[in-house]
Amino acid sequence: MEEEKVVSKKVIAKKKEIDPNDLTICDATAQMIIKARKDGVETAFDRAANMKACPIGADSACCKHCAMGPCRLNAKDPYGKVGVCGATIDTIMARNFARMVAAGGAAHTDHGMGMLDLFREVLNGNIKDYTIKNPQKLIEVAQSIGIETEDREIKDIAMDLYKELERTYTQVDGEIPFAQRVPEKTLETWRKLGIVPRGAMREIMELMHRSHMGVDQHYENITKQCSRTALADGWGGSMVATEISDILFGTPSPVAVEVNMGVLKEDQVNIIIHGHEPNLFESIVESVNEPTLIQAAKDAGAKGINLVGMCCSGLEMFVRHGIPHAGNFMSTEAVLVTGAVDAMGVDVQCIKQGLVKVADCYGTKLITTNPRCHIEGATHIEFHEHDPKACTDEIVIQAIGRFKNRNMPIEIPKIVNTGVHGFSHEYINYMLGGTFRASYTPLNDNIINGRIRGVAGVVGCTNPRMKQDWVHVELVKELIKNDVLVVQTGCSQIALAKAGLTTPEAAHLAGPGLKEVCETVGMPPVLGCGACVDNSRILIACAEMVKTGGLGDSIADLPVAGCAPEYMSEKAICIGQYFVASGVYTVFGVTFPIVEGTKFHKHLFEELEQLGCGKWGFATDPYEIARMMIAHIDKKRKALGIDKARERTLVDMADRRAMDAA
Ligand code: SF4
Ligand code: MSK
Repeated sequence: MEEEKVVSKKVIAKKKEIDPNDLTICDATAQMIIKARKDGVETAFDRAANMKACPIGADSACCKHCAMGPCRLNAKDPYGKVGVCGATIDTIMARNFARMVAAGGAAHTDHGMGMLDLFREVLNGNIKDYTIKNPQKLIEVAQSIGIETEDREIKDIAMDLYKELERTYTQVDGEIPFAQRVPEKTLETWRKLGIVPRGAMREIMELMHRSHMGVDQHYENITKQCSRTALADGWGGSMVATEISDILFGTPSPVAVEVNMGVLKEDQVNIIIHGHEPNLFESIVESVNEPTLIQAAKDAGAKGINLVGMCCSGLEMFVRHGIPHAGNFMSTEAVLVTGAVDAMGVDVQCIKQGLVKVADCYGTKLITTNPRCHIEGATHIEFHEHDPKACTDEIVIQAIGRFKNRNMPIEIPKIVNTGVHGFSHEYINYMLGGTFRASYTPLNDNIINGRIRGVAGVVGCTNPRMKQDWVHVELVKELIKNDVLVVQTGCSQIALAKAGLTTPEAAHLAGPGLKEVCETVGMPPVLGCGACVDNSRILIACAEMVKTGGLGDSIADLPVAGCAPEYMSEKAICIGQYFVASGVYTVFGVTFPIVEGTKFHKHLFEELEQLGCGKWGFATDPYEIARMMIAHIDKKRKALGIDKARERTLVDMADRRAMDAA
């Protein structure tokens, strides 16, 4: 009887509902959270509110690496207890961190290896739906790793490039090919520390081995392999993914794109592609332009087919095709609540399982396409590169079918923003230097003379444990106000686009020096560079800044900093570690899987910098994060002896005009 009472109490217990305005600054998402609640549909925002994060897990103070455990240590007294095997808090946290790096690195490198498989099959003539769209980029990439290109056929260069890049994944010894792109002094540091990556498969395998029960039990040694594995992602797997995507599908250059849920059209068949790999999206672009499918949509009563991107798939495509973007990671369930999405095709990474239920409630076809990612309850239509349109045509057909049978009211938030995105490192080079003298010299000069204080990478996810988009936007506003040029990848840039900060007009929000540079060049103060796999573009930009000269000899000397203020994924942890190992101060928000005051904490947050790398930082308040990043940039300016230059040039446009007139 007593038990019955408890059960019924549980059933009627009202779920906690937080005011949508406290969950997001995205008005469209807030509107859809309200609608979802009215419709009785649950989203990750509500699930997060009703599921308190486990405090021991959040501190990474537990281990379940063997059946003698799981063992829980006490974060308040971290050295008061050890695991059953005797593992200390430092070993446990370092091993947990290592597994996150391994999983994150595996995601990116598997994506990159898939792109390389596609490249090989295109070269062998086995895949005919894709070709080399950018031979110039192919030549540049080949030259960057010492492949002879003079008087050679493109196909021969491409074959050599394939063979070289395959080493990025499979090589058992030696240095990965793109190590040749790393500034000499940075590479020297890596060699001294023994962290130059061999092949990604080897590094990930070794990291998994070392973090097994009873193997590596020294947090410093585990961290070393974390760095080596992460570098195999940043300068390896991810970089190959980016470069091959550019070669096959074109290098992005700036384009004005529409962002937000208002890009959905009530009178058209709406199809969303969400995930990460560009090949699915490239193929569906063909499918939605197929005359027979357009006719089928019209026969079903639609005015046409409206293709829209989300998350990183969307980022890959809006910079290559100008395709509109409906929102970032935390808007993927909310967008289905509009009722206007006829089909959502997904491939890999960041696909919430919760999408199935939401899609089901609104009759949306949720279609998985990748053999690596099936979801219980979703329709699976496998994508084969040898016949890509068989899959993407079918997605369109399913979407048309759902359009015909739409049977509930549709509510599309009428919000559309515009952003200018697609700043590949090649374009930054061209934009600043011009056609005849493309170079990073103007960027370095403007940093040296202080107009630009430094460069910050603000990247990564959104997370329901934070108010969606808010930390990204406030942090970036604070940085540009202080003359810090911001470069972006991943979902972060959609937050900034929705806030209107990725247009050249946003220069008025920048400090006087940055504003002057933006107005002269006609660029936004916030440069969107691509998807989360494209953080490699930021690494290349850093390497170019070092090679151009005047800002030190290694990446660790540069007045730069990075941040993922609303991160959620293991990929983000791996990205953070490769930036740190490359020499960049990297601040994360939300939560950090570590106990403060431990040796492992000191190692990541202080000692790595003394070894010639960067270091980690953590804060959740955007203004505090900005303060930390700017303080670091100023520290590096001082070390370079360019802090005085900045003091001299801190004048606004009015002062400057007055000086000119005098
Ligand atoms: Fe516990 Fe050690 Fe097993 Fe981890 S490896 S679960 S700390 S006994
Ligand atoms: S999709 S990893 S939520 S950036 Fe690349 Fe966005 Fe983060 Fe996924």
